Amino acid sequence: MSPGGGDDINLMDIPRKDGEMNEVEERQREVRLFQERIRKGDEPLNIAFIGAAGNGKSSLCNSIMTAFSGEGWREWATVGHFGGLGGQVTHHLLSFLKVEYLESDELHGYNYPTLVDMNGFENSSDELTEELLRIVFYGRLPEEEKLIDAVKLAKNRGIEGLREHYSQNHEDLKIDRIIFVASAKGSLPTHLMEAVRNTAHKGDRVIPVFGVLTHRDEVDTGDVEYMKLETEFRHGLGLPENRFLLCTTYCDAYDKCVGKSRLDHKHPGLDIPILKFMRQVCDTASRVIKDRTTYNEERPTPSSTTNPPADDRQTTESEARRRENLKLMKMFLKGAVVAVIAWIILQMSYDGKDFASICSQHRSRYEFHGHSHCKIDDLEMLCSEKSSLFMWRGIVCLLFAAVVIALDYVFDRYINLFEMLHFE
Ligand SMILES: Nc1nc2c(ncn2[C@@H]2O[C@H](COP(=O)(O)OP(=O)(O)OP(=O)(O)O)[C@@H](O)[C@H]2O)c(=O)[nH]1
Ligand SMILES: [Mg+2]
Repeated sequence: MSPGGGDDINLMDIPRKDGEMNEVEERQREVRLFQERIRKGDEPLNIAFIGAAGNGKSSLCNSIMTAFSGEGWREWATVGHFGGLGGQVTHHLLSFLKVEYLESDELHGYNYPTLVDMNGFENSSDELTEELLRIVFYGRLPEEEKLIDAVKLAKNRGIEGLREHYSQNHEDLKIDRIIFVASAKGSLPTHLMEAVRNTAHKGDRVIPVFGVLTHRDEVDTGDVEYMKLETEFRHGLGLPENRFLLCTTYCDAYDKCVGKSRLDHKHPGLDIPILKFMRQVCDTASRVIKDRTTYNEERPTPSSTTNPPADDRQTTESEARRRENLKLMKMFLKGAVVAVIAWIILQMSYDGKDFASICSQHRSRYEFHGHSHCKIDDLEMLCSEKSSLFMWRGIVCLLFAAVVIALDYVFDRYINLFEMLHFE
């Protein structure tokens, strides 16, 4: 058996004209063409699969790895629809290196890509979604970290806080290609598409975007509704023919349709279009522009579609400043209230007792000198003792207020650290 080919046939001897090859032979020819394209020895490409929940990202990843390995289907990426951010079971990023999905040692010598299956993006094109995408595309989200942690961090510390946090991470899996996955059946996540296009194209580093529509088995390609959806998908992501694929993935529905389970049978008919498409995706002729730009260096630049105009941006910035000032004011007010309460408590609990003790001290001193009443200078002494007591109480209350404000600030600033450490 030839590596990745599935059967022992001399691939280059196979006639190339359509119709003259059966599916197994055609698949083998595609495998060989793919291997010629990816070459040996280079760095493997990191390909991110982005799309709305349940649109077939994991199924597509598994189908690609099945087509590459030639050993039959396996569930490397867990398939199943877990819903959006709110109800999803996991939002982890999962990466699959060639050593994990290729069994033959001979294939390891080729530059097969690393696939990055990403869950958890909602159909939104707001600033937060774009920043989360940038974090993923710059390889700053560690595999063990949930996307929801980044969302929480942004809620507590704002987008700048999010950038600051992730700019400290290492660049683990910087993305070289993006494959946007949507279902040919149903509606398109147009906002997420817009966010991906903006994030991939704006700023210095430009990443090539590809698009796949899954569920081919469930649509009629001649149907007007489908044609409309395909046009919208390709237009939305700016996809020419070579960067677009409509396919069926390895799934239960296809097994039922052909009457053969993927657990026992290979489906070369599914592999062929996937291999052809992946040859385009992994073509090193299409490169990332300004690839060496890092997450810290890049700052999003305005795009024509989603970025607000200059006036709006100023409004957003002044709104953020206003909120920050309000937060600080609240902290100081809280500190002031605490100081007043502390003062009242000190007055109530010690004042009478202190006066009684001072007076009794003075009375014994007056009696010793044979006086029955306090002299003026004694009263002054009494007053000065009272005022020093007054001053110390004031200092104690102010210190108390300062500690409350400082604690408030520290918790506000570092609460996410606790969340990250799962002290929720
Ligand atoms: N009929 C058909 N069903 C498919 C196809 N691709 C995926 N599915 C089904 O769609 C459902 C969701 O697929 P997943 O691959 O888990 O989708 P996902 O995008 O990874 O979902 P999340 O991880 O929740 O974001 C599964 O039940 C798949 O069997 C396809 O081409 N045709
Ligand atoms: Mg998935």
